[in-house]
Amino acid sequence: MEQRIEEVMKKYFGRGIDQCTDDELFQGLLIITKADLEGRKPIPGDKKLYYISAEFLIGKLLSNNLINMGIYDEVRDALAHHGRNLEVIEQCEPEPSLGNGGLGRLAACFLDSIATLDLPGDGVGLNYHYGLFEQHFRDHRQCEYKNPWIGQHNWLNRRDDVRFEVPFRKKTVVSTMYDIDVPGYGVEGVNKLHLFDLDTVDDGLVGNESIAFDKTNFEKNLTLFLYPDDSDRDGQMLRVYQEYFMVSNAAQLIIKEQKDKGYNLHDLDKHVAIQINDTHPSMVIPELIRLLQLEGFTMDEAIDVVTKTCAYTNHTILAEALETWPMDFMEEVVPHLLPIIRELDNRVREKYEDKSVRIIDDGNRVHMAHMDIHYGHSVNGVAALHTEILKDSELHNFYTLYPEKFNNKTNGITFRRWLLHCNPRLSSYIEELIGPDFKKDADKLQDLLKYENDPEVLRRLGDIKRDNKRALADYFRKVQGVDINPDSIFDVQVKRLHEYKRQQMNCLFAIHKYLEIKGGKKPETPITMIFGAKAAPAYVIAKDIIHLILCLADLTANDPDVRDYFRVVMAENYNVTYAGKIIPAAEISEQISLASKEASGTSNMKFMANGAVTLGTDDGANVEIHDLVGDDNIYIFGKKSDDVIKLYAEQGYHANEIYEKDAEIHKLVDFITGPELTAIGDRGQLERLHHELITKDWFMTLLDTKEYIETKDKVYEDYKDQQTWNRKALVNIAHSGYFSSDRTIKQYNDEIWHLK
Ligand code: 26Q
Repeated sequence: MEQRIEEVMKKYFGRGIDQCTDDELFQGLLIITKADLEGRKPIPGDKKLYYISAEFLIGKLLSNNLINMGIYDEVRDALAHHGRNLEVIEQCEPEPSLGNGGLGRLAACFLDSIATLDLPGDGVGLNYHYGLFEQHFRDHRQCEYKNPWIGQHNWLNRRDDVRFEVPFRKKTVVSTMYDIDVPGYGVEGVNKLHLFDLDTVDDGLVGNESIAFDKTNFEKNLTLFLYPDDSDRDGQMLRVYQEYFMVSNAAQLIIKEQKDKGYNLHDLDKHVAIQINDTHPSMVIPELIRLLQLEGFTMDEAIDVVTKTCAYTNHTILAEALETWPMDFMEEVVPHLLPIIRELDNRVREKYEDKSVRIIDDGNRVHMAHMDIHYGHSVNGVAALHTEILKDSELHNFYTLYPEKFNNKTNGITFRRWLLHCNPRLSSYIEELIGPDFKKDADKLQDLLKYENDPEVLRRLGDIKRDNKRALADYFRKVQGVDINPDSIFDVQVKRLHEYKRQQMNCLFAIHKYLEIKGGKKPETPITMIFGAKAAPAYVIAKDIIHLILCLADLTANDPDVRDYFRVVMAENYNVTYAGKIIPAAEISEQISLASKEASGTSNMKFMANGAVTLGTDDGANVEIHDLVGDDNIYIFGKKSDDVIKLYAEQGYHANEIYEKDAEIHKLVDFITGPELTAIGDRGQLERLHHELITKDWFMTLLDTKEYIETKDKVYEDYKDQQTWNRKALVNIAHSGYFSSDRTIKQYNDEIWHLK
């Protein structure tokens, strides 16, 4: 390996390993890895999965590819021989941020697991040139910049042999396909991630200072950004363009590959499984029906085979995320789909009286999820509780029509990235204790339980956590110039900024702690509250919450009475790479969504695998974590999902009543607009947030605040007994194997796809 790297460096850069820059070494390793992957055959099989998704939050790929190809140690040692550090080199890779958060990262973990299980399955999506924005903090606010990730050397392979004509009303365009190879862990073949693009897209449409651009010319802007701000009509229209472009390419690729393999399209469901990741790819249903009709199918035949091929995953019950598109939008973009969608809707109307299950509603809007449920053979939620809520309330009327279609697939994460790669200290220690089998089979982590009462093991776990905390503290200093105390408790909430995730409740706790310390009650162990979150550029309240967090960070950093005991910090531009540094260092995993609103959560699983203890509500996959680790190894608080659902139904929640009746909460909320914070931040923004919290508070922050504060104080108290705490960490790690995405994918395959 050493010789090979040396040769490539000389050939491309004219210098050997010793003389090349880290960036050049990255490029060289990319060239080597890509060449090896290109020589690999596709994972074989009679039936192939197409996982269609608007997001694939793959993150940096170099190290994960090396791990999966089984050459990570070899490459690391070869470089070390020349005094070079792979961990430093991998930082030179630009980060592809082709996703917002959970849903996109899930798709990336799934690709890893599909390949690792040696199943033939490709991802299909879009090649966003700038992906999700890059976040900077200025004046205690989020600013958005473009994130160009496609440099001269990158993971994409342009496929000039595969181009499709995609018809829009205004014009038919011709697509270009780019492939990224997806190797499995210890598997010979590769799958592909196909990312479609348009050669006419003009990167120059976006300036350097903001992410604004002309939204009207789809040929020039189609794949510039992931979810351009859709707060206006042009933005929404662009989303419809993106979605149709994605699915038309997917459908054409599927048909082409079936023909190439000599299969009869009437047997589509025998050779193809399509997973529709949320409703963003739902138009693949009418598009496939349209294309099959062009192949000579009758409508009945096309509908029948498409229904047997397609399956739909639901990721949310939030009303604003359930896509519905006005018919006139679709008329303007893809008029040729309208007759098909009308026909699909007519068939529903003929069969069922119930208005609520129609595809086209009285307001002439198309309900994408409804189309998926009627014309797909499987509907799954992403955690047990979430699936029950779908069946009992959100999609109850569909459940009564098609009980056999509904099933649960609790989410998972790939342990290659979220344990082996991001936490080498912990993985090597686990290997020392229980051998290497857990790397291929995460269930084996349960063998750790035999060390539950071994003080030496518990001490070592604590030492590893401390080392990871030091590494994170160094990183914070290096990238943000922020000092954090590695001997403080690391209490972490990292996830997209959304009111339902209730970062604002965590802020109220921070205010409580601040005031307590100001009042003379100093914590025995210092505390660092770490946040990381991006807010959608048009989501006003989310941005106000970031403003509040950054003001609290400023306040706690600069108050001499407080700063040695308690600090709030916020990671700038939280992304997959940052997650890989923060999660191994975390001790408390904040999972505090309003019960019923977080479909699953996946960071909760990553934290657990890295030995953090969950402080959470009875929501999403927290429920399953609780079942696995038991009461002693998790902290659950707050109202249950049934209560919350009832409160919504009865309109029984009134934030102002709690605010008026509870003096303590009143004081915490008022602090937001008090002199300390308005001296630092923007009064208008803080007042808007204050007003929102006491008048609307749609996600019921104040409902659980009191219990949250009590529970969290108890967590800090328990932390003092380090041996007991480390035992909780061990039990969490030992039970985390259930949340391997290998398990999830095995269930998808056994119960939905039937690939092998
Ligand atoms: C919809 C319409 C218009 C514009 C944007 C959207 C949109 C974009 C992204 C709607 C939803 C998303 C992303 C949703 C998401 O990430 N959901 C998360 O999925 C995870 C994986 O299943 C779960 O673990 C999380 O609980 C869920 O919030």
